[in-house]
Amino acid sequence: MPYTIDSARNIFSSSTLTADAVPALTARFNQLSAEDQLAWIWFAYLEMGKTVTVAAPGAANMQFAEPTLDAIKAMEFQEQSQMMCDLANHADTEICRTYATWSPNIKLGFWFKLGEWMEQGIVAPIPEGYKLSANANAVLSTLQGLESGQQITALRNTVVDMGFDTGKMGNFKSVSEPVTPPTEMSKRTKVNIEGISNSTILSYMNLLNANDFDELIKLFAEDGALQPPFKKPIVGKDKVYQFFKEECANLKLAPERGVEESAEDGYTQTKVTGKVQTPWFGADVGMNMSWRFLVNSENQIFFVAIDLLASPKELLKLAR
Ligand code: 45D
Repeated sequence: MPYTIDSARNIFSSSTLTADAVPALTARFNQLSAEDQLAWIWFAYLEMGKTVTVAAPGAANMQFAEPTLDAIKAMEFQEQSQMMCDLANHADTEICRTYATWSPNIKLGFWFKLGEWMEQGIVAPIPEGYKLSANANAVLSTLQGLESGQQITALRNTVVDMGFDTGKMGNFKSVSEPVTPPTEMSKRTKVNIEGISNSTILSYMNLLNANDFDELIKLFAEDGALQPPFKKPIVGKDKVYQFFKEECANLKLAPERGVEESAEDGYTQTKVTGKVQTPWFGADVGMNMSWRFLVNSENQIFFVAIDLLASPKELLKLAR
């Protein structure tokens, strides 16, 4: 039987233990009140700041959030606090609608700025002596027990999920930073993956590392799909290409090892494990990841799932 996206999702699934602690934590976080959520993120962010440093977003990242940030700066503390609660509550307000149209990086840049302003007293801070509810405290100590790659993923989720529900917005135009240009040829790096010789897999890593999305997308089959961590697959070359351009700039993929096996209908299934860095935290945070590829008989990517692994131990699990 030929592969479908659904059947492809199962390759190597029984030997790949993903960091399910992250969605479990997000579900508990979502049960908290808006006030508790904001204070929780504040405490989580301060706590993490002791061990890792978040990089300031570039100007290109900030330009789209600027008008909203200016409007917020001009508000009274009371209004600012309300606006932040609205975001957490997914309320139907002008700012919540604008926020919903932004790419994850713009959302993160927006909060980065608000966090700075909260520290400087320009934006309403979390009230001094704010006591988290018992539930919120329990969720916070769960977060503290996770490895840093899982912590930043959880934090990113809270930010990305805020704002009005785009599903209720009808027609809207999504907003993302300008596409990052590809790295100059002479400055590109090449990965070396123990156990992997397939040119498509190696090119995938090298082209993504070089932000060369135009060449990268050529590796995919027309009906190919990519499944980001904890997400449903993004299906079709056009959609995957858009995702690369909007959300995948300046990642650093450091795959370490892998296995290749032939599968049905001339397909090849490959699992690779290694580390990934996000530009937000650079070398401070190395996420333990796996890539599960299904490549068709023409050596095109039919499916790739990217997973955040439960622990570093998982990096060595390459059997089926
Ligand atoms: O509410 O092969 C305050 C793909 C308090 C592509 C705050 C990939 C109030 C294909 C502190 C102000 C992309 C899938 C908030 C590979 C408040 C592929 C602020 C994987 C919100 C490998 C909080 C890529 C702030 C991966 C400022 C796995 C929080 C990328 C900031 C992972 C949090 C990237 C930040 C991750 C989190 C980035 C900056 C997990 C960034 C996380």
